[in-house]
Amino acid sequence: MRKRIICVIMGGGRGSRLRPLTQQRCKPAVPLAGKYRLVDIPISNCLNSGLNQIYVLSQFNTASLHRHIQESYKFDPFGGGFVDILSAEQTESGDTWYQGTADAVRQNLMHFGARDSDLFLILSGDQLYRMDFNPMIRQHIEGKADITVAATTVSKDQAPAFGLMRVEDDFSIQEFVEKPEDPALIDSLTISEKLQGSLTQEHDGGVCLASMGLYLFNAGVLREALASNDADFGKEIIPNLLGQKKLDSYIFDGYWEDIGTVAAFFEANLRLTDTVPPFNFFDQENRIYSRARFLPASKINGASIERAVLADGCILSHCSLNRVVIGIRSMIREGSKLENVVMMGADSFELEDEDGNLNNNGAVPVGVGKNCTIRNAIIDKNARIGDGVHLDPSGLPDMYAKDGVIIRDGVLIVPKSVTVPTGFSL
Ligand code: ADQ
Ligand code: ADP
Repeated sequence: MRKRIICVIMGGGRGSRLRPLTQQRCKPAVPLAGKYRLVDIPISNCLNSGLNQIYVLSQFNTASLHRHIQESYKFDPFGGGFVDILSAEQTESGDTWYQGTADAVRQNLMHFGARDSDLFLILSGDQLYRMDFNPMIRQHIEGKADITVAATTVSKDQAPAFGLMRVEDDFSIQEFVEKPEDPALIDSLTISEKLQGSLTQEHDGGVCLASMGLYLFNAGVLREALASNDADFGKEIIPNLLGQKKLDSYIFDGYWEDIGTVAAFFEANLRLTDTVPPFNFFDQENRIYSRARFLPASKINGASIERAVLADGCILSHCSLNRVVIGIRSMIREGSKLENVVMMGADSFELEDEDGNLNNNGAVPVGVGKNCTIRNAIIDKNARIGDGVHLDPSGLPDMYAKDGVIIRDGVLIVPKSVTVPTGFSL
């Protein structure tokens, strides 16, 4: 019998570092790069690696995620492929919310129908990277590992945010510490010069090997490990299995970014406007899939634009844009200036009636009004920003809120569907 490889995407826990972007939707459904959603990244990596049995574990299943998955990922009946969403609210036993990553997998084990000889590929739902999983699977099988943890290099000052490991030259993991804070411990976990010399990713100062939160498990070993009450892979399962099972690391030497915080998400989006961005959405061989929408091409009535990513269905009217990601169906009106802005767009167009009036009951029109200045901001879907609005988080605290507008990690956020009235200034 052939091994099945079951892919499980972790769709986000209770404590949301992406809030308020995850206030009204689950994390996998958060819009990315103007026209995608976060979940498109791990799903595309699986499909491009020839893996098509994919589960997305989510705390709650928003209508938008469901629709997105249903309309984006269609499989022919002979290939056995699927993308299924398993959400915590649908399970009947125990506390309905997942207690952690391992608990989320445990509560769904019965749905996967795995044999002990199968493999589980466990992936995070909030990372930007392009990876062929086949070399990792090959190394796992050839090296007769029980568990393989994908790893990437990070600089010493980034290290406390990750699970760090010390590995031998044969890639066997000797030590694993989840999010260490003690600088002496971090120093002891920097990688050998030999290993570092074989990699292309560059970092200043000492380099550590960090877990990408991406694991390949023999199904039997996973089932055994989940018989405990351990809630998390990084905090408990992986460190506890050290010395008990054969744990190897697979070193991934490409661009990889955890975009699970507002700051990282914002920066990763804006870096797509670089002349040559670190993540390439233009790779024809390994495309990032998403929902095929039948939107008109974007229309520009006049604009000064410096470094922008512009999705379909937008109308830009005599505005000025500098380092911006403009999502589907965005409207930006005369005289407005946007700098360092991620605008997610809108779910529908507001149509004009026969008299040329917008059919929206007198609400502020969706999109950005006239003569606005917006800097260092994320404008979530369907936001309505009136005329003459000024939004800029500079000089304000990193965490702040006023009249529905929120500052988090120093980034100003206009949450989904929020109206910012004409003349508002922050
Ligand atoms: P973190 O990302 O901090 O560290 P965690 O919060 O467990 O770990 O999240 C891992 C992934 O699972 C994320 O995509 C998250 O959204 C999702 N997730 C969390 N809880 C969940 C739940 N209850 N149900 C469904 N999904 C859930 C991990 C590892 C580190 C490693 C980093 C790399 O623990 O060792 O270095 O990932 O980013
Ligand atoms: P988001 O999580 O991005 O805010 P929504 O749940 O608001 O997303 O909707 C996302 C997408 O679903 C939009 O492209 C919208 O056009 C589409 N959509 C909204 N309502 C429906 C519906 N009833 N049937 C089909 N598609 C819909």
